[in-house]
Amino acid sequence: MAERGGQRKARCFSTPSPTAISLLEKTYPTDATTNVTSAIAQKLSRNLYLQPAHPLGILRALIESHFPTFTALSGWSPLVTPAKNFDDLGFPPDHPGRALSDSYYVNRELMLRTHTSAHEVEVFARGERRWLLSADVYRRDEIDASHYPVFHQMEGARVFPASAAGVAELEDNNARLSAHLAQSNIVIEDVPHLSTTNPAQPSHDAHHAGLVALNLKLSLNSLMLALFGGRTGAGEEPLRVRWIEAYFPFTSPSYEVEVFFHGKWLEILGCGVVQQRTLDVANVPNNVSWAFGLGLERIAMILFSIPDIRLFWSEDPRFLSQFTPGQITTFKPYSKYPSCYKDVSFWVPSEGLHDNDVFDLVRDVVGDLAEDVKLIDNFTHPKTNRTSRCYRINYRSMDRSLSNEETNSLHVDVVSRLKDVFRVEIR
Ligand code: FA5
Ligand code: MG
Repeated sequence: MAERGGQRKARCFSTPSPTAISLLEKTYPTDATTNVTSAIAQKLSRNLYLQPAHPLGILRALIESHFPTFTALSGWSPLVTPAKNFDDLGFPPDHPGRALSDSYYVNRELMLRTHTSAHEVEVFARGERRWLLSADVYRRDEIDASHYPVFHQMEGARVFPASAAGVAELEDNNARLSAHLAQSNIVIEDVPHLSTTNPAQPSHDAHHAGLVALNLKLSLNSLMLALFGGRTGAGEEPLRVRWIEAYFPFTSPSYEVEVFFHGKWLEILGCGVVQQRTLDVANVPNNVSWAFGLGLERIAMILFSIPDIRLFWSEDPRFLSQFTPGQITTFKPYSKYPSCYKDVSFWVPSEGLHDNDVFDLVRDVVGDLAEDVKLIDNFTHPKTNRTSRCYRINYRSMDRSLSNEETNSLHVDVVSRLKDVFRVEIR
């Protein structure tokens, strides 16, 4: 998970019942940390990535077929302990991803996974040595065309014995992958496998760690070629892939991969050499592994030309009927309906209010009828020291025209919930 900063203060609101919350047909006790909204609760059973004719399902299957010797795992519950999501992976106690403002908590003991890495330990512990795991992940975030509080990731890993046999396997596989890539039209901007800022782990031999990092890079470059080769919108231009040094608490060295697409660099995935701690916790010592985590929406939006991340959740046949299992096709947008902007201004209560709390409340009240929500004004009165904020909500349906009465009534509901839940004073 990337570091996501911003305001730290977090609040909770509107659990479906004060003492219990129902998720995936089970009931859980709530506490002061509970912040899963009903809009989010409804997403848990959708499993978009498992539908064979949905762009996310098509992409998942395509990546799985690129790694035919890997075990493909899916259908794992999104409810995990904070230990699995964070502690087992070496996240420090004060990491911002843990904050109530950034992650969804069922209660103190249970949360919605924020990344598929939450399952690394379990999968390694099963003895899987080549695996892919796809799942829905949840993060509290802003509202716009490329951010949605639920998205999908695929985690992949390959384990090698920490022995001469492991080195031979790496050398052999690296030679084969290099030969394949040498024949293709791909330009790779690389970084050194290891550096002082992106080092091998103390328990790793640097030569061995370098071979694992190279295998990771070759495996992912070949995936990028399979997915994007010939589809970058640049005609006969070669595919451009850029490797960047990165930091994750659970890998070292670590990298991010970007692809140049329609004139822009786009971050596709994070990856690295798995921290030995993870393999030790999973009880598979004497092995080394690489792992990656990629965002399925990011890639699907490019490959299928899907302009708005909300479309993935559409149940409109005009969307769903356009896709065929096993095929990447270009989405033909149906007409865009008019948008309607409405502002709400209020005095922030003295205990503060996080942007993400406002965004989640809007989602909870109006669902996907809010295309985006922006903070357009924020000032603190010099005398009273009170803070006033103005948010602009863009109401637009992807499927139909909203009437004036309907938008007005949605907005009235948002304003009244803001007052009830956060005790804001409307201006
Ligand atoms: C992670 O989630 C790490 N678990 C990845 C990883 C796995 C690193 C294994 C090392 C080893 P990050 O937060 O950067 O990292 O997300 C990974 C990818 O998920 C991103 O590159 C992007 O493609 C996608 N992603 C992240 N945030 C969003 C978002 N808000 N909307 C859509 N896709 C996103
Ligand atoms: Mg990232």
